[in-house]
Amino acid sequence: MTAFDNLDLKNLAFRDAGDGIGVLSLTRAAKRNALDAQTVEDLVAFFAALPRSGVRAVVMRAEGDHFCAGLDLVEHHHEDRRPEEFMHLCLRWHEAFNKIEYGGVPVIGALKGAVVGGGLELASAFHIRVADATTYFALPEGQRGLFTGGGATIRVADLVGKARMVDMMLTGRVYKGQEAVDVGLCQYLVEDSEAKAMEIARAAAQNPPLSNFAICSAISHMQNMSALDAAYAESVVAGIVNTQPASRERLEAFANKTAARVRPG
Ligand code: 1HE
Repeated sequence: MTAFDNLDLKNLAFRDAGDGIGVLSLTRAAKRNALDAQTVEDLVAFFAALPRSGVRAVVMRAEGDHFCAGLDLVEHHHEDRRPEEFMHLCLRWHEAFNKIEYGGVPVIGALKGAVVGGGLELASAFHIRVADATTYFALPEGQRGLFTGGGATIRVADLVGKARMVDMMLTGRVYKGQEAVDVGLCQYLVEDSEAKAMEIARAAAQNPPLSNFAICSAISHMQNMSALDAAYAESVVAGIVNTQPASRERLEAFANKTAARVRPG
């Protein structure tokens, strides 16, 4: 029995991988994991429940060869939405992605194949992105006669900078491989993105949950503040985190020379 059993997820599947690690999968591989309205509701429900679930880190992966093809274009076409309907849909995307970014639990993306449009908006809400040789990133909204609506103007611009994002959207430019790492779209490029994401999640889960909460919540909040307010908020967060019992044990271990030292790999 997990905290997610009663959520009735339709397009997501959760697996408890042990040691506090959860694996969340996108399961619409036949549609290249395109984000229909139901999947967005599943994401909202899952990430609303995550912070109090006891899960210490999440690996988010996908069934099939592609991580996520973005907005479900066929549903959008068939629904023939009015402007305010699509605005409200976008607000649900923001609800889901803000819960990921600000939720305080590390979410590691195991990426492959297409990570495009709204798929890149989803991935950019993760705390760490791991790519493999098949992974490619793009914002094809311009070519589809669309615009981003799931936070790319904030998160993708933050990752790659405004000029690169504008180029991606105007020209459909695709980034992959080392170049994707170099421009900031992902932090790791490996043979097996799922294995590496699991390794990262297991390492992160060793940190005290309160430290991870600050890392995976406070940094994002502070980016939204003035430098003056961020410095104030940082001192308040550090006051709480840096005096927690779990940090006292670790400091004692350092003082006793039993804790690992920081060395280059
Ligand atoms: C889809 C979608 C989708 C596939 N919505 N159904 N995103 C895009 O512009 C990317 C659109 N997708 C593609 O370019 C390709 O599908 C892929 C490169 C991702 C994969 O290609 P491929 O050859 O493996 O698959 P396929 O044959 O194109 O598609 C297989 C099925 O997935 C097919 O359905 P079927 O019922 O005919 O079998 C496709 O219709 C379906 N499928 N992608 C719906 N995106 C908040 S605003 C965000 C704005 C955006 O995200 S714009 C970017 C949209």
